Amino acid sequence: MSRQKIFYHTTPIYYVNDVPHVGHAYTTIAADAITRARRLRGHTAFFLTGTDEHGQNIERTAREKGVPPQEYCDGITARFKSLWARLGVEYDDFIRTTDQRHAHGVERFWELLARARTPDGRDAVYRDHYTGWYCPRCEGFKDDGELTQPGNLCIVHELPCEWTEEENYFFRLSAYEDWIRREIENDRIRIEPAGRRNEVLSVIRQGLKDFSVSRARVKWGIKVPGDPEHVLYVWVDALSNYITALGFADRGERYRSFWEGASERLHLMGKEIIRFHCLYWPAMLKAAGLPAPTRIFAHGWLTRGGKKLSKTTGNVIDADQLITAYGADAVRYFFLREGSFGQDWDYTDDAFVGRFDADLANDLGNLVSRALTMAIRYCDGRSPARPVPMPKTSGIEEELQNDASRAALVAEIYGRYEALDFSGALIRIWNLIGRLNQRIVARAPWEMAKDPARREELHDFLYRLIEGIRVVTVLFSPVMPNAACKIMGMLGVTEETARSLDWGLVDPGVSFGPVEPLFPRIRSKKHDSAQKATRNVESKGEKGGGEKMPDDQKSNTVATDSVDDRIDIAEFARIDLRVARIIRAERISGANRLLKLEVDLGNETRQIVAGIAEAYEPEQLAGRKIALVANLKPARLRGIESNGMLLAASVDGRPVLCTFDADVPVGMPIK
Ligand code: ME8
Repeated sequence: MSRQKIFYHTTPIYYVNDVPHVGHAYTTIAADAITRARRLRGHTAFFLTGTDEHGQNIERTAREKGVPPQEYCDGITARFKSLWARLGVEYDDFIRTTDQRHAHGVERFWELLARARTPDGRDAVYRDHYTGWYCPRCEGFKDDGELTQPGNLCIVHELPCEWTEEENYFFRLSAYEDWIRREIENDRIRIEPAGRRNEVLSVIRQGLKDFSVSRARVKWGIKVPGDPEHVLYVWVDALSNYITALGFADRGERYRSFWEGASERLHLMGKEIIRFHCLYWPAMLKAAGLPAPTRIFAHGWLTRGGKKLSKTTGNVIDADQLITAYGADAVRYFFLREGSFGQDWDYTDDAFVGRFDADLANDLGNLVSRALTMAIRYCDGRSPARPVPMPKTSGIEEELQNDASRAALVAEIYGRYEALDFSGALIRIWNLIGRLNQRIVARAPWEMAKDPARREELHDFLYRLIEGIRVVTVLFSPVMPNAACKIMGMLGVTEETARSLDWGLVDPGVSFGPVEPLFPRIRSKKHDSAQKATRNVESKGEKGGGEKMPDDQKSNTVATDSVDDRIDIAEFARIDLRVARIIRAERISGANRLLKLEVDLGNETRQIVAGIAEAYEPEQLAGRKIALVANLKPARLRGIESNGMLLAASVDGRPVLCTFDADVPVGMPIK
């Protein structure tokens, strides 16, 4: 166990100009998961979220609805809190910019800014006249480069900006340019992913301009101390939440531990607001003599139909509906598993259902129900005796029982969580789940059960299987806390054991069960076979390959421990496998993982869609020979027809093409 550290994790505080949607849930689930992961690792972590309730936008929306602004904010904030409760998000505090404690903290912060001197000895805050374009949705001033013409539209919201002229207070950001650049270059303020860091550095290279920190026309906000004609610019108000929530106003214990004393002060957010967080916020903190954030992670946007989810454009996915239909854990799993956290990715209902059935119902659900049903049946409903010697076989259960190899696996998975590579962590965990499933098929405990002389072997295997499931469950618990709790309940383990990654903690003799369904399949098996080709291509094939678990619809609730998965040669012969040559490959817009390939089969040319874009550049592929399933029914992926499926292995989720070790003619059957 590494030395205990203190972490502070925040989401943006969300505008209350409309109800929450899945985009907000995305950041919040991620913050919840990293907080849980760090606590499992033995660290102390504080997780803050909240709502941004001031500003022109909110004032206008409340007016349009005919309610006083505070009443309007109360209603929407309650919706955010209820969504977080439904999603199993456990924040440590929820800050609202209309809280008294926030106003007090902001006033203290302003007092520090108002008397601050820049590194070159000038006032950090000064009064000046402002003229320029202002986007009321961003609540931000826009340079020419941030406008689209005609119409001076904001590039984020695609809505007209307003020409603004007023006397304002300004913050002398320009004087902090060198300091910010150095902090970012030296990773004292770590901006991730790397592309965003470069983007911010390039903005700095173009020169930082001072910005206005007060608004004379806006009424719904915190008044500038000593000048009630002005309210504080909403971003100064909003950014301060990260310290006011900790009790900055009187520099309380929480503020000292989790801001000043934290090993990491991590702000999570979508990529559109990094400038505020990477430039304005650190510079203001520096001026006030306070520590800056140490890490800023800007994740990508969720899109649907290639367009950003957004309240303004009405392109939203209702998180409540998804939870009602599939449960909170499935929603959490899908959003953290499906896309790469730093990148944009497109949501489809089909992908959601496909992943639910494949990963949750089949892989995880079947593993748990099979293992427990067998343990109940073959060990009289109780955990078998703890086997002391290492197993002679070399399977995943040996890797998990062995302290050194388990520690390496755990460190790797935690490393991915810490890097906010949620899909990477989950791919690795599902690889373990796939291997546990394969071991059930390979060791065939139902055969052992027929022979009384193999009783000990059977009990040893089942004990290790159950322990393996427990360890894997601890590992995914930051993402799916409810499912983890349910599984631990079925295993009858103590709360402490449910959080531990040590081996051999399931107590012999403890009663198991009853076995409850975890993730009942959404689609029928019939529908699934029709879709299988589609899924195989889309899902990157990261499930570890090898034998598949029986695919019985009821297998999530009923044990299928005597099913023989093997096929006969006649069944195999129905698959028309052939050597094909890739003629050309190209990316598919809006589908990060897919490539469209044109392949030569000797007597015909085919178009196929393959889920290999994350591992292969299109230019690398022309001329390569591949193995192709040639008699697969056509499927449409992202609207593009696919006439066949290439074969690939999967190494930690990265597809690796099957190739030939000698030259083979195109079109030749593979047997
Ligand atoms: O910007 N994809 O609030 P906001 C991914 N109040 N994430 C998304 C998303 C999408 N399509 N849509 C929203 C504000 N988000 C300010 C923040 S912080 C001091 C003030 C998430 O309600 C993402 O985290 O517009 C994004 O940064 C945030 O919601 C914007 O929320």
